[in-house]
Amino acid sequence: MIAEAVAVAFWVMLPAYIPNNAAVLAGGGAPIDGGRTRDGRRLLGDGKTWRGTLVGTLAGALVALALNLLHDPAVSVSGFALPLFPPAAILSLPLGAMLGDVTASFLKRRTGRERGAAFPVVDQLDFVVGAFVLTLVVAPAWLLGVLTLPVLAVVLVLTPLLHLGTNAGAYLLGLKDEPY
Ligand code: CTP
Ligand code: MG
Ligand code: K
Repeated sequence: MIAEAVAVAFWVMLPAYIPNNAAVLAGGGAPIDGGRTRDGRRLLGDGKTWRGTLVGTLAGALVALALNLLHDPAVSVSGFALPLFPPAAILSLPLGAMLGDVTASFLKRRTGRERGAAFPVVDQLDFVVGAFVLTLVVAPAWLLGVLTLPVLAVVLVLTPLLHLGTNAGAYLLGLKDEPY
């Protein structure tokens, strides 16, 4: 039961997990906010770039496409079929993840946090909330069908752990400026 929920959670969320990491690798170039400020603080900051957002979204969509190719309806984890991603979700999971991260940066700047400052809980779940909200808009039946309560519970527990783990790894590899 738990193993199946973990398998489904990881499968469904992978297209939303990849974008942040791809953005770290691809980041740089023009910031989305064009340097604009509000009340003396940047709208988003230099950590949210067009290139990072675009490459992150594309990387997540490619992962969803790859999972669809790997998908085999005959293969299931103890009767738990791993879902196919409909076209709308192929885009909404990674794009929603990136928009969630951008929204969090907006909130960070409004609350006086500089670029790179930690915002516990928000940092670990912004992309999950963004991916869910956008997917609820464009593919509600699909999302509500795959996100059973056990799967949702696993996502909420697993995501912060995975996020902290990959970011600590990226920091140790010198790819990221902060370990969170
Ligand atoms: N990045 C990007 N575009 C995005 C998201 C991330 O270019 N939409 C890149 C940036 O180089 C960024 C790095 O990935 O510095 C790490 O992402 P993140 O931790 O989200 O950004 P921070 O620099 O910590 O900025 P913020 O405080 O606004 O989250
Ligand atoms: Mg950061
Ligand atoms: K972030």
